[in-house]
Amino acid sequence: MNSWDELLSPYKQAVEELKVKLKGIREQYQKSSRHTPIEFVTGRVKPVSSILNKAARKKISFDCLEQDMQDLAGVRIVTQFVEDIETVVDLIKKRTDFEILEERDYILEQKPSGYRSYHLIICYPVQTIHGEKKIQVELQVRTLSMNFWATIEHSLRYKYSGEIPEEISSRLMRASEAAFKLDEEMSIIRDEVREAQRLLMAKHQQQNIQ
Ligand code: 0O2
Repeated sequence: MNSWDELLSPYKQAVEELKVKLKGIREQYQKSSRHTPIEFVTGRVKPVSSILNKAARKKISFDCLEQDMQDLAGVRIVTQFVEDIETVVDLIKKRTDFEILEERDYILEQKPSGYRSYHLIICYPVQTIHGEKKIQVELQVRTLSMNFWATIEHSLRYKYSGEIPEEISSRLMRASEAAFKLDEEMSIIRDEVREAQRLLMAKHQQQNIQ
């Protein structure tokens, strides 16, 4: 195992464990035929090339990496509606298997790029063969619409090595506003969507019984 594998191994374990735990919440909601605030969960350990880029950009030395780079492990929770974000954050805050270190509400206050998401930095205990190791994990909670925008913007940022041309930046700002409006519209028709989901769930259950 090289030193990167060794360093990142507990982060990999944390991502896998948290994915299982958060998907478990989703399943519990589904089994109880209630609207699930979690649409899907993804997670990743930051690739070494991205770690090196970010470390150079933020002037973080190798020794301070684990302390200063809070998103070596990242888990993303995607919701259907903006209201679900609060439900998810409340569920996360009630948990006793990790501690919350920081919260960043980029929904109330979006980033200058137009980025919206709710971030929580948690301190997660991983059981290793050398004992318990507490590591930081970044949880990003966002709607499908916020995720759509962030995914496209992220790939453009990558394509242009962080220097997105002015014209594309303003288009992205407009797209971010459209994504915000889409979230608003979806919230308004949320009750209808919920009712449709309830009927669909009941139909599936009936089909399973037959
Ligand atoms: P990757 O490739 O997703 O790992 P900073 O990097 O300075 O902006 P900081 O202090 O590390 O931010 O923490 P922050 O802003 O809470 O969270 C950083 C992560 O949030 C980013 O990781 C992205 O995943 C996401 N993010 C933050 N701002 C934006 C944005 O404007 N657009 C998109 N698409 N995502 C954003 P990385 O390391 O940048 O990238």
